[in-house]
This record gives sequence, C-alpha cells and structure tokens, in this order.
Amino acid sequence: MTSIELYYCPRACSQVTMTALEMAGLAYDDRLINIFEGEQKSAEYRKVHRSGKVPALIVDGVPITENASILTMLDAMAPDAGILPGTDTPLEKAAQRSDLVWCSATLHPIVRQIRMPIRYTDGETDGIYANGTAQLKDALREVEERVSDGNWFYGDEPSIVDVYLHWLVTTAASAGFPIQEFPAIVEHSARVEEMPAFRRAMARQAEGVKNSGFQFPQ
Ligand SMILES: N[C@@H](CCC(=O)N[C@@H](CS)C(=O)NCC(=O)O)C(=O)O
Repeated sequence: MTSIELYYCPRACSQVTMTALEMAGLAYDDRLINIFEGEQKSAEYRKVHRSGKVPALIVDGVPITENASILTMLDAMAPDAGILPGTDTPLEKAAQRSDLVWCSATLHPIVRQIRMPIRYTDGETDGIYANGTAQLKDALREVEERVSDGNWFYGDEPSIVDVYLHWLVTTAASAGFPIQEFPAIVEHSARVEEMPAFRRAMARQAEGVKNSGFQFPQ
C-alpha cells in the first residue's frame, strides 16, 4: 500500500490538498506545520519542502511539493474521484493543468498581495494591496461568469479547481477584498463548503488544531 503523509497548516492553501486527499479516499497521515510561528523555515522541514512552505506530500518516502503538481498526481492516483474531470485527451489535460497552475502561480501570489502585502516590501503596503485587489477583480470576472446559475468551474460537476477558488477568494475576503461584488462566487463558495470531502477536511484540520494546541494568530 502507498504511504502518504501531508504536511499542512490550518487556513493555508494545504486545505485544498487535504480536500483532494479526502476526495480521493486515500489513507494518509497528517502533520501540522505552524507557519504562523515559522516552523516551516526549520532546517528539518526544509528537507521536506525546499522553499519552506505547505503543502508538502510525502509519497512512499518521496517529498512532492507545489500544489498544482500534488493535485495532478492525486487525480492520477484516483482517476474516478472527480478531482478533475475525466479525460484522455492531452489537450484537455493540459487545459486542466493550466487551470491549477493559474490558481497556484497567478492567483495565489495576487491573493498574497492582499492578505500579506508586507511580504512584498519593507515600507508602504497600500499600493501593493490596491494592485492585488485590482488584479483579483479582473481575474474573477471570468470565474463569476463560469460559476453563475449553479454551475461549477467545469460545468455540472465540482472539481478541485472549485475548492482552490474557494480558498483563494475566502482568503482574500478575510483581508477585506470586496467579494460581495461577485454574488455568483459568494454562492459558489457556499456550495463548496457543502462538499462532503471539504467538510471532512475541515473536520480533520479542526481535530489537528485540538490535538496540537495550535493557536490561530489574532
Ligand atoms: N507555490 C506554492 C505556494 C505554497 C505557499 O505559499 N504556501 C503558504 C501557505 S498558503 C506558506 O507555506 N507560507 C509560509 C511562508 O511563506 O513562510 C504551492 O502552490 O504549493
């Protein structure tokens, strides 16, 4: 049997990875890394993740990092789990990978500009925040259209891209991004929160918080 260990932190983008593991129905161990207290920068953890970030997944002893790569692999390990829509077409697979990388490499840094603008400067943050807000509004216009009328990002069925978008927009909203300007996305986020795999992941994280004494920052 494949051994899987997820390194995660509550409220971080590893929430998406844990939801994918729950969708896949794979057995896994989890290990909470407190990124709010710098645990991710320890020399020991750097052996798991070269950049000192979550998520990281250890599969049969091999560390895999970068959410887009991990999610693509989990989809390949559990092809019927609906992590991504099933397809054998190289073009469609490429388009799906493009969507995941868009979430992780384009939207995530924009959301970081909103949630943690101080990461981009040792001075004034207002311009960084405003630029992130403008970029996210621009990017979300497409999403607003795609998820309107009860649709998921790919149409009739939910996928991990919906869960990723949920994490991105709720994280931005927690830092004051005006998500109410995108009513279809607000409604879509509520649907994601009803997904059984999402609920299992949230319950598992809550258990991890309880067992480890982890404290959310004020
Ligand atoms: N490109 C990485 C980004 C991962 C990332 O930025 N993770 C954040 C949490 S959402 C983190 O670990 N932050 C801690 C830090 O930057 O020190 C991925 O997509 O997996």
